[in-house]
Amino acid sequence: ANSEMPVPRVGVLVFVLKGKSVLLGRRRATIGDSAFALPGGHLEFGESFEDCAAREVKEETGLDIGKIEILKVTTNFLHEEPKPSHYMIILLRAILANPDQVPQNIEPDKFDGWDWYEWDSLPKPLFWPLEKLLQDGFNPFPIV
Ligand code: 8DG
Ligand code: MG
Ligand code: MG
Repeated sequence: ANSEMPVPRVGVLVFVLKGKSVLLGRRRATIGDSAFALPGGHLEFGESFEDCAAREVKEETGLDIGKIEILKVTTNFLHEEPKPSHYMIILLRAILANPDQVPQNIEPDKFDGWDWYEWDSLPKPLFWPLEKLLQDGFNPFPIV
């Protein structure tokens, strides 16, 4: 295949759940700048989705997660990027391995910081792919 050709990439995004809250950070990026988004990133060669989820959450927030479960697979097209991108997005959920652990802003060039937000009063604006997902009725919490 021609190496100049754009290819779909795999994005792994994690709903880290704590009680009724989820972990969100304000993006610093060309697209979705200052919108609230999930921790996550690109799948690396040789990784399972769960390995990638744990690695990205650790790299971005310092948090250790457990009970990692795949919830949904979706496609995101980000046409507004300088280079349009096509993501196969894997959405997972997880909980803190140690409930006392506090998120740290390890990549301050990418995020303003991390905090817990109650599901019923999420901050605005959400990064639009996340906003759309929630408008479609997606809920990462286990059914009780
Ligand atoms: P890496 O270079 O560290 O591997 O990856 P990253 O820099 O951490 O990747 P990312 O941008 O955080 O995530 C990959 C893509 O996933 C991102 O460019 C766009 C897409 N994406 C969504 N929704 C969300 C979201 O809520 N949060 C994040 N972080 N990315 C999202 O479609
Ligand atoms: Mg990331
Ligand atoms: Mg990353």
